[in-house]
Amino acid sequence: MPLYLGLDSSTQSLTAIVIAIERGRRQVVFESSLSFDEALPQYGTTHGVLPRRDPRVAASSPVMWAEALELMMARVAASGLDLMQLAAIAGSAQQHGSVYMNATWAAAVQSLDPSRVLADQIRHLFARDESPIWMDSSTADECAEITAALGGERVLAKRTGSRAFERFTGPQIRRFSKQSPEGYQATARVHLVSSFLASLLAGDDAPVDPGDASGMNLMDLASQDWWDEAVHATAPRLREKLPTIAPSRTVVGTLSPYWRTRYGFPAAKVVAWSGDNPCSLIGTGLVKEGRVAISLGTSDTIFGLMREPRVDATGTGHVFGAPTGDYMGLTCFLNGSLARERVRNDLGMTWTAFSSALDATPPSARIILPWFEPEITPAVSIAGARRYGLSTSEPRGDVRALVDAQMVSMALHSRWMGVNIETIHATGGAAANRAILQTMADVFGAVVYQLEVANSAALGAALRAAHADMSSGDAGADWDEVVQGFAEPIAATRLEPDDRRHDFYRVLMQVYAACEAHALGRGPNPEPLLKQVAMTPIS
Ligand code: XUL
Repeated sequence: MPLYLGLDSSTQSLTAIVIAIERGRRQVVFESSLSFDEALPQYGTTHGVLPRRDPRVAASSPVMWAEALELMMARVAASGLDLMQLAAIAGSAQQHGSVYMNATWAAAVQSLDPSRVLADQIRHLFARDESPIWMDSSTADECAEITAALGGERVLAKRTGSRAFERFTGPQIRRFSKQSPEGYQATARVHLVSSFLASLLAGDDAPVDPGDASGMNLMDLASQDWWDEAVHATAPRLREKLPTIAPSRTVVGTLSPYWRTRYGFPAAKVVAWSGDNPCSLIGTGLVKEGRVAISLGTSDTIFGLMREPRVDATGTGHVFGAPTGDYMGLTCFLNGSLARERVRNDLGMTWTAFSSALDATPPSARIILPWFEPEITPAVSIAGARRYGLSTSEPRGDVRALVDAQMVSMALHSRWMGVNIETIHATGGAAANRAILQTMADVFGAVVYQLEVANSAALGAALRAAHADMSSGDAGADWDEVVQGFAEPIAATRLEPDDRRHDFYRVLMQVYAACEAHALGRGPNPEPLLKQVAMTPIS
C-alpha cells in the first residue's frame, strides 16, 4: 500500500501527515507536530518569530526550519511505518518568507554528509542569517516604489494577482538589497520557505511552484513565469537569483542520499512544495469551482478555486496559483474571532448565550462595521467599530448585527472572484457554532458543511504527493478521486439556506456596502437606505 508524506512548515510549527491509499482504502496513518519554540528553544523564537524591537519587523531562522525538518524526518523514520512503501513526499510552507543563499549553496546541498546533522552543514550557506516572514510589515516604502515603477496598483494586481503587499517577497527582497547591498550581492539564490525545504529533501536546488511564486509580486499570473518588468523594478540582477517556476506537480527529484543513508528512507519522489494556502485548498477538498472554504479563526478567510485568473479591482484580495493548475482567490478579514470575542466579552456572555442571542434575533437593518482592530478588507488603518441604525442598548442585536456584518462583508468582498458559490466548507474554531454557520448559509444562499480537518495544509501536501505519483506524463490524475475520503465535509453537518432570509441579505448587502463607503469617506449618508430596509422586517 503506497504511503505519501505531507509536511507543513508553518509560522509556529512543523507538521507531518502520512496517508495510505490503495483502491478503496484510504487513511491517515501517521500525524505529528512539533512547535518551534518548544522543540528548538535554542533559537529563541516566540510563536516561531525572532524577538525584535520594531513591531513592524518579523523574521525567523531558516536553520531552525531545517533542524525541525530533520527532527520530523527522524520521527517518521522511527514511526514503525513500512518506510519502503513511501512513494512520494510534498510540502507546504508559510507563504512569502524568503531565504537568502550564498554561492556555495548549490554544490553543498548536493553533497550533504549523512554522518553529520543537517543544521551544522548548512549554517554557512546563507547570505543572510534570518528570513523575513509574512508577518513583516516594514516595507511600505518599497511597496510604493515598486508600484510607482510598474504603473500603479491596478497594473500590479492584474499582472501578479495582488497589488504590492508589505509581506510579499518582492518588496522584502528590495528592502534587503537597499539595507544590505553586500548581503544582497552575496546572494546567489533567493528561495521561498517552500523551495528551500524541498531543496534540502531532494539534495538539489528546487524550483518554486506557481502557488507560492504568486505570493511574491514577481510572477506573471497568465504565463506563470517571472514578469521581467517586476523583477527589474524590484532589485538589481534579481533574475539570476530567482529559482525557476515549475508546475505544482513537478517531481523535483528523489530523496537525497542524506535521508536514505542516515534514516533508511527509500528513493521516494520529492514533489515541488507550495504555500500553505494553495495546499489548504486541496486539504479542504476545493478542487472544483463553486466550492469555497471559509475559515473562522483569529482572522476569517474565504478562499476557493477559480478557473480564470480574475483579480480584485479593489486590491484587497489575492489570486494565487492553485496546485490543480487553476487559480485560487483568497480574501482575509482581520476582525474574525477577535471581533466575536470582543462583542461576547463586552456583553458578558458565554458562547452558549452568544449563540442563543443569535438564534433569537432575526436580521434587520442594523449594521456594525466590525473594525475593532485595523482591518485588512477593506483597508482600514484606524481601529473602531462603526454603527448604523443600531443603538448600544440592544445587546442581542449587537450579536446578530456583528455576525451578519462579518458574513455580508465576506460575501461582498469575495464577489470579485466571480464564482457562483454553491457549497461552503466551514473550518476553524468558530465553525463549531451552528448559529453562525446558519447565518453563513443564509447570507451566501449556499449549502454549508462543517469540515473536520485539523491540519489541512499538511493533508493537502500529502494529497499533492499522491496526485503527482498517480499522474503519468501529461495526464494528471483526477483530483476529485485523489481527495475522496480525506477532505470531505461531514454529511450530518449540512445546513440549507433559508430563501426568505437570503433575499433579505441580498438587500442588506447593498446597505452594508453603502455604510462601508460612508465610513471610509467615499459615499453619502446611508440612513435613508437603512430606513427603507427597516420597513421590510424579516422573521
Ligand atoms: C497569506 C499569508 C498567510 C501565510 C501564513 O497571504 O500571508 O496566510 O501564508 O502562513
